[in-house]
Amino acid sequence: MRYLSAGESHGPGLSIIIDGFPSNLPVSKDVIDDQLRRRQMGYGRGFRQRIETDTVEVTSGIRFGKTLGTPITMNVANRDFKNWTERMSVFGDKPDDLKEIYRPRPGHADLAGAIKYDHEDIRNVLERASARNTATIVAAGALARQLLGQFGIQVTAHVVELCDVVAKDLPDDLDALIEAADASEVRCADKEAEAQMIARIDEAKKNGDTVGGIFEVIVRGCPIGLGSYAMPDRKLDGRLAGALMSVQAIKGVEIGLGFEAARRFGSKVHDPIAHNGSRYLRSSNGAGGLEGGVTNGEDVVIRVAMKPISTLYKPLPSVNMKTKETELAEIERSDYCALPAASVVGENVVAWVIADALTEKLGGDSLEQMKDNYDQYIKRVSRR
Ligand code: EPS
Repeated sequence: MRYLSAGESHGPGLSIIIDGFPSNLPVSKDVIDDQLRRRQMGYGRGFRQRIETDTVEVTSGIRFGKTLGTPITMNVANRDFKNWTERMSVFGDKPDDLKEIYRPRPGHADLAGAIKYDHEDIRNVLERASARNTATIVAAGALARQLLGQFGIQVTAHVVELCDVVAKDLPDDLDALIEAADASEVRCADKEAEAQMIARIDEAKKNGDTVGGIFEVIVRGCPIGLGSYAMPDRKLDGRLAGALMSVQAIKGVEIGLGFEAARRFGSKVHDPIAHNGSRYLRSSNGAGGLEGGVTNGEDVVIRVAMKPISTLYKPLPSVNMKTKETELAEIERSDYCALPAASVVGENVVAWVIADALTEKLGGDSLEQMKDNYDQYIKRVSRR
């Protein structure tokens, strides 16, 4: 499966074209819109989210609520475009009084993008570099999770750290954990930590600052054998890390114990193998469900680090690219913290990568063929 996405943050809208999705999968627009709604939520978002109510318009690849096996096109309109029609006009002349941006924000794509693409007005960079594009990625993930649902695979995420606040008191049961995270404005299942996290966001807002953090994505129900050790680019851990690192503001990805594994002896890292008469199982999951780039039947567990958003209302020093004078960086309207939203993006990105690996494993022409192949494969697995 693959996709191409397009769209500027304040342009007319965003689009994504998906290729390689199987036919005959029942899909619901409500499920996609619900994921888009979840992505817009979270404590610390800025004014823009009050303007937008994202919903998807599908213009190809689905008929009578089922996929056709042909490219699926999804569009998400930018409601804010009505306030930007002149400044973001597709054709026509630049308005004489257009306010251009020359002072790149440290941490943003502004400086490198302006130099790479020979833009004077940094808006030409930031419009596409914007995390607004994650709306289309979430729409793709929302389709993917409907495919995964057919095979009993569930993808969830929750916030585990925000700035220096660490969630400690988390329910052991995954359903309880997710229910608590879903009920939290910062998507954190630890009530005490949640309150401190909200206080950190308020502190950032008061100081013209921003905060990031870490979220954890958990995939439940993955069969053993997705991905492959045979070629570097087929390793599922690398594909997951690459997809997650491609999300705006993501700076780190750990699978299972991640960096902690490097600090321990092997005997305290690897997960002993047992068999309960019907399946192989592990007494621990330090590997995070992936060994050799292949799923091992345990939950896939990924932790993802997001840096604080780079637009600061109290800006850092920068350089005016026109005059080369030292000036403060540009202030663009932005969020103070988008970590809860990023965790929803992460969920959907992971759903996409797992669905891609599943279609590879089972053959992705139609849902019926995938199901037959799945049943046969699971039978084979149970005989091993
Ligand atoms: C973003 C800046 C803000 C965010 C935006 C990402 O937008 P604006 O400048 O219009 O206020 O709200 O995220 C979204 C619009 C979104 O839907 O996630 C940025 O500069 O990356």
